[in-house]
Amino acid sequence: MTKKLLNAQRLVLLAAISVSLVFASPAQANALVLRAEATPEIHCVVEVNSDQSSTPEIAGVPTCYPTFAAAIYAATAETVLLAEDFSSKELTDEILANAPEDHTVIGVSYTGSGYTGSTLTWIGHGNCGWFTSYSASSMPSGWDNVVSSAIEYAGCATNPYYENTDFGGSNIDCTCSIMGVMDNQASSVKWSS
Ligand SMILES: [Ca+2]
Repeated sequence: MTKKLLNAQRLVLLAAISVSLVFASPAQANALVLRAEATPEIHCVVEVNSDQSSTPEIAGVPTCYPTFAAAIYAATAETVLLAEDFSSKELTDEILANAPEDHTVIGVSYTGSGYTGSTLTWIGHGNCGWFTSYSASSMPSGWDNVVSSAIEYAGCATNPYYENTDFGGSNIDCTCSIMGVMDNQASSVKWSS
């Protein structure tokens, strides 16, 4: 056998190995394609200390998850387990009732109108009331000027989203499925009863 032929056989062998690696797992390949094509929604959770606490405002950076169900599970200290495909707009205070007080969901912000897209779940330490209100004078990392709808929870019936940081500029009081001139403008938020 000539050296040339050996090299050719080696090439064929290498090609066969390469092909087998590329197509080793068609399921994996499909998963990668699906992931690339899917809308890259993320579902984040951030804690807000009450205005009456010694350290009011946002506490820490948001933690994000691939599904709304995973975000709510984390937000509620692993007490509220939703179906993986749970529609976030169906969330109610009743569903959240078993969460501990220091993991109270006070609101959910959405990047899409009509309560769609990526979500940011805000966690407080108890319902809004006479002695409990919340505010975020700026949005957490990645959430400035992207909110297009919002739902309030936990008795936080007054929930204005402001155009500027430190509660400046225009504002819109939500729950709201569209934000009009405030669409993709929110840079600070308040919650009170
Ligand atoms: Ca803004």
